[in-house]
Amino acid sequence: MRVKTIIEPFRIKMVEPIRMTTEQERRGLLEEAGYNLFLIAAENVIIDLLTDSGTAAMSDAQWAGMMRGDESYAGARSFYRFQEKVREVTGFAQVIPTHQGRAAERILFGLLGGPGRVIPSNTHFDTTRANIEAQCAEAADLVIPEGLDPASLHPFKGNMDVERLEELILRVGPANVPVCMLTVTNNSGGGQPVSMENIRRTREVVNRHGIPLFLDACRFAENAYFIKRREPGYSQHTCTQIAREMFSYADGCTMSAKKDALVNIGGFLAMNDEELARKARNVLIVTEGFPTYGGLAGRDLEAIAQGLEEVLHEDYLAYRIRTAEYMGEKLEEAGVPFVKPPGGHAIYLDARAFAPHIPPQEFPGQAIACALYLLGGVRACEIGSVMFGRTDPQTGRHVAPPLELVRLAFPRRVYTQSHFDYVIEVIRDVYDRRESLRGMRITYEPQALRHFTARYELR
Ligand code: P61
Repeated sequence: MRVKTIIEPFRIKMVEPIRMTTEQERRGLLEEAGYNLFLIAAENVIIDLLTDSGTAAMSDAQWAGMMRGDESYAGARSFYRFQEKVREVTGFAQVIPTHQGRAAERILFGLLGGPGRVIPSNTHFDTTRANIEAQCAEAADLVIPEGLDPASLHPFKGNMDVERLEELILRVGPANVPVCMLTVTNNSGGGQPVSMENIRRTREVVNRHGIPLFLDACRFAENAYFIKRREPGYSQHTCTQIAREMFSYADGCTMSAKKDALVNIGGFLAMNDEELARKARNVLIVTEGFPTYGGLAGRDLEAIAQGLEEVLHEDYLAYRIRTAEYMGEKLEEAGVPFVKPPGGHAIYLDARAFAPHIPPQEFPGQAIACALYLLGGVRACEIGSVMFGRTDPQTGRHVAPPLELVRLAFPRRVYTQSHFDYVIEVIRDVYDRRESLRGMRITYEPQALRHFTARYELR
């Protein structure tokens, strides 16, 4: 093709107005919200990059599917369509719908977790970790060292460190490792992909010890596109073929359909093990719903089935990955530190390098996220000491996670290039004033997942 510009591969036929706010208004709103961006009403946000989860714009075909939804309690037509599509994409025989990803996690780890158990992953996302720990099991993060270096240009920074994985299995004993997870793409590590070779090698390690492998498959299509672009031997494959091969090395997956199924709610747990699936369905019936709807409406299942089809279209994926790449190029030109290369669904600012004068225990990422909101009405999410830091009970000192990041996540098919140009300008503006950023102190925090409801004050 002669024209090089990658465009949004869709036209817009329904719009949602954005309400503009002033800096002065936002200053008051921030104070009222205790500097927690989760506590700001969405209508007071100009560009909302808090998450790419459940924020996609659905297509005309998905909306048409919503009208076709069969709302029968048991055995709805929409369930069979959903099941068939999930089987086609993943190859897993047992398909269990859930209301979102964490419900699939809770069911899986409820069956496989327990005291003394260790569940490794490249990096567990916070809900995954929380669900493992809720079962008194241990969550172990074993990403390759490059995955923890924001400046490393390794093409697959989400890869599992397979040597450390094997060491861990031998140390704790294979009987204590009920499942190995692999998050594709690796959200907490910067949205970085995992290579096919690494999935295969992870498979080989767990195979040697009789341990099943499950993918945390939220962003499987974006991962597949990175493999196509970056891994030798895959450039001529379709993303559908690549995704199918990725799943072929796993025994099952948890999925938040709110990401790469292009819907606003939904998820699933899928696997080949019939016995485990039977147990999972029994839990599902108690806590989510009958196995053919799992807490979703028939119309939601239709929309997921259609979304799983659309997300693998190559024009869509080219545009999708280009968005992060474009933003990365502009930030690079401005010298703004961020995790390189850009991930699939987001840009992650490197808060340690951005605001080195703010120590981790004063939450540099939160300070930057608040400044992005104050100056431009852009909502981002801290992924650092607020989300993953903890206080050592013995010393009372802050234990910081390896990375202090601010994630600007891109809702799928929602914002246009000029919206991204606006965001780039806001980030540059905050960067120019970085020396004036102040650290923060937490004034209230709950027991778990504190970033959702914590309150802060400026130091
Ligand atoms: C996100 F601040 N992610 O990235 P559910 N695995 C992975 C995820 O990225 C993920 C889930 C499982 C979100 C939403 C979110 O503290 C937070 O459908 C790799 O949200 O249950 C979700 O899927 C869970 C944001 C979740 C957060 C928890 O923005």
